[in-house]
Amino acid sequence: MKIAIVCYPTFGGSGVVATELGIALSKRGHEVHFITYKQPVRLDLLNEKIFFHEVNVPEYPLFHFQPYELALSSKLVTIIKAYHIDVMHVHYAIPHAYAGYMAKKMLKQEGITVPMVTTLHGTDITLVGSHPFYKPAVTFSINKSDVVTSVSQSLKEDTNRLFDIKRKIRVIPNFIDINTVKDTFTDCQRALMATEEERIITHISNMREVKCIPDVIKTFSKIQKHLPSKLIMVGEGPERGPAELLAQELGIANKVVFLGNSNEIDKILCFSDLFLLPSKAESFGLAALEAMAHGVPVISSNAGGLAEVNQDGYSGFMSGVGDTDSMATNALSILKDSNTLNLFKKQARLQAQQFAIERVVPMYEDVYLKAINRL
Ligand code: GMT
Repeated sequence: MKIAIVCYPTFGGSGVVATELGIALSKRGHEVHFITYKQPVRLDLLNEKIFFHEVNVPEYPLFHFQPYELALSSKLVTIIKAYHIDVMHVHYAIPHAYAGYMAKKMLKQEGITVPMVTTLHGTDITLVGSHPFYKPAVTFSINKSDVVTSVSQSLKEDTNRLFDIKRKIRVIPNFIDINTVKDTFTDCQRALMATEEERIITHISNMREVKCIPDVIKTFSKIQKHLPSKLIMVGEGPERGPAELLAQELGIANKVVFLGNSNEIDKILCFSDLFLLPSKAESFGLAALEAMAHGVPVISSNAGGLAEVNQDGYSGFMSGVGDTDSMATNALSILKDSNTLNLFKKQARLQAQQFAIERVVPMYEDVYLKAINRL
């Protein structure tokens, strides 16, 4: 098939899922065209099966806001016609599903029909999309999609609760390529980060309010009182500065390392002993899955789809949002001795296998075929 993928190219779950999906589809023989405003961060191999088409929005002084969705829908029309695209897959409803629908309508005028698959990722529904400013347009474009998928059952339920959805939503979970994870274990430089007796605890996110960054610092503060340990904070966002201040106030700044954004998540996870994800909302928690695939147990909140990813008492533990006492106690119960830690590491890896790329990508292929045949 020839598939056009529309996504956000930046660090962040939906863009990562879209990019990894496109790469996997190309390896299975499909031709994949990424259409977005910048080359996606994880897309480093353009080849005869993977194309990148940049959406340009020239600055014009009249516009207070540059009309990105207009430029995107025009680009979609051009690329779909030029490359005879079979199916368009838009990740993140805002504004991609809206732009995709406009492209479909324009193409229809020229006698070209192409189905649109929309994948809902989380904040497009729970945080941004349900805001009255966007809700009518988001509802409309979801209902106008030929197929709608969501990355968890929890997100499906949220979508049906928050919007008047006429379409059946199919759950296709996020995935991980376990085979590429294994390869990176040869490049593990633990000694650069901590002494041998210290445990390494990691958090990775875009450090926005929804990630409850203060709870990461508070949980770690409680853990390190009982166990020599270091906290590695990966990512950038508005909550980073306040978190650095909080670490200073709690007297633990020398044990907390802020690394900023990284393209080398594998190298960091391979020496991590525990992953913290205390978010107040999480449609899936891709970062938790990536940690588990590296054999890193997860201490998370029980928000949203996390319960579908992190198996309580097996791949880690879950606590109520904000319950940092419980998170610290659970963390210590895993980290207290090497036998327990190794058992949880093994179980985390096994749990990640439920989301192996080989199991999930065919679900998208099935969806594409059904969408194409239905038109
Ligand atoms: O919150 C993030 O980390 C970024 C956000 C996004 O929109 O890219 O992630 C959402 O999509 C990811 C991929 O499907 C999910 O794993 C995240 O749980 C989800 N974030 C939220 O629901 C807050």
